[in-house]
Amino acid sequence: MSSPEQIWPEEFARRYRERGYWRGETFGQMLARLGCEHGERTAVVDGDRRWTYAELARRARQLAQGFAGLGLDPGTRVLVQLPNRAEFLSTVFGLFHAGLIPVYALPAHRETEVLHLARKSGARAHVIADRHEGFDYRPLARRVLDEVPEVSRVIVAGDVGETNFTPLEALEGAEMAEPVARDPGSVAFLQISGGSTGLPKLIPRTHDDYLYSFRASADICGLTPDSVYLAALPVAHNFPMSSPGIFGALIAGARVVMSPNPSPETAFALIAREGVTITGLVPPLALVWLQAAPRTKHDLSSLEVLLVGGAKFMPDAAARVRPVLGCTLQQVFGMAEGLVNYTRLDDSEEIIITTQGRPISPDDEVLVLDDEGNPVPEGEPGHLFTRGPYTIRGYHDEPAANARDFTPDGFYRTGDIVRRLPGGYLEVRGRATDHINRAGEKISAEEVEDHLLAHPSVFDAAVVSVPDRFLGERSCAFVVAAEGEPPSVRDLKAFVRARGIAEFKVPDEIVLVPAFETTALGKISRKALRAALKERYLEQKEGSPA
Ligand code: OOB
Repeated sequence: MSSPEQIWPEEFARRYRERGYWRGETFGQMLARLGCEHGERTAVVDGDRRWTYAELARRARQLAQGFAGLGLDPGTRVLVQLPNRAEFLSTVFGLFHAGLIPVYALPAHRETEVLHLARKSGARAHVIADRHEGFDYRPLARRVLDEVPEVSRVIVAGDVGETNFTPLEALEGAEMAEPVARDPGSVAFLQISGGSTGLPKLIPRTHDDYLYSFRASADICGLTPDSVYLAALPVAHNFPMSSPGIFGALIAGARVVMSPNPSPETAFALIAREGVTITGLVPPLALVWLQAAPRTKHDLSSLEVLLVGGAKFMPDAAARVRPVLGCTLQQVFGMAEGLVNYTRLDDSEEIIITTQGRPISPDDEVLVLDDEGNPVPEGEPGHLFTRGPYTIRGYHDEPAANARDFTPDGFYRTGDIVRRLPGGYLEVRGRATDHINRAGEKISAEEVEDHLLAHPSVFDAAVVSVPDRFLGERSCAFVVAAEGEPPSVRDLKAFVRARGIAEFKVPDEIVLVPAFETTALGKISRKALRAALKERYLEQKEGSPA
């Protein structure tokens, strides 16, 4: 199993250091420093629990010693599958302190995804919560332990139940005084990509590059030690983790408030209680908040900034943020692979409402190219390519994807279609690749097709995105049945769900069709097939009475 690495050509690395983006600080050193600088300030609030920076740093030192005591040596990967709880922070900083490499799984992930992440990353341990939002993670962890020989430990935040798993609490004993020395250019953690092909790919981010991205984000989002950041979206996602997210809040000395879910009922009470000043949402949730806010009994007046990103926020909805919530909208268009764009807090209302912002860094290189790879004029839509001081040069252990998704000179092919406007602002127009952006969750069409094809009564399947008034996009699977009794839609959904995948990947709609189109020459490409099916679907919807 090769260790993950991320390497920029030396001339780029030198420039990024010279310009002060890469400062040679690791996550372990960062928390130790913050523990000193902000010792008695509150770092994180979770329900009734409040940990100061000094306490978070102490817990990290203890957990680090505990992890080392389990035989997890520096450089070892550890799956972290935790919801928005204070333990997310103590765990990942404990891992960083011990020189270990977290692999972030989403709480929504089920066996299929977690098994894949475990195998692909070479993880040796799995940290879970006992239960969250009605789901028991212990049987899932048992399955991973049984199936992946390298995984030898399950560590549980909460009740271990009838298992020989290790309680996280039990690791909080003696302290490891100093963080294990790591090269700041080495990989700090692995995060999943929302990519368009097959199973999720792993994104290796370094200490140097990631610290830059959230330090600069904290600045762009106006964070100070008096700010209070509400973590409403699941923090394993890049957006609530680093844009500016929980890490941006901490590096600014601000307070992180963990919300167990993003519903207005839960979040509004926390905003009022903690005086939250800033939070981030995907567009469908922003719509829910806009609807709920006028009727709430909670005082939301502390809220200064609402970040919205992960999927396109339509201008008419964007225009309602200030009048309804009384705060500044900050659009954010980012990707776990790197590049993040923000509208600036002092931008005109026009820019804030109609664009998805401009890059963080003066050294973010952005190309907008036509299908032949030639630059398009400003204002014209084209394919977005990017490279820069916090954009990866390749995925972990994916030679084929790397050859496809990165140009020979190191630009990442984002798959997004954008327009570049004066001042370098970007407007996202669409996407060239076949994934579904369902309320900010990215679903690979191919991955879901593969699950459908595993059903004995399915001859062929094609999954496409269709517009959805609430979700932005939803998934629709077209299925050609094999000979014999055709499967029912309900069976197919149950079958896909039973394959152990995140619920958001189960097709929202399934349409049985007699056959797929072929050309005179034989089968058409998957891409063309999906496009044709989607077009036909949309035509039929238009033709049918509302
Ligand atoms: C964020 O990261 P990912 O990795 O889950 O997804 C990246 C993709 C982008 O390539 C784009 O297709 C889409 O999500 N996207 C947007 C968008 N923000 C992301 N599409 C339209 N408008 C936007 N504002 O989603 C992510 C990472 C960091 C910050 C924010 C979002």
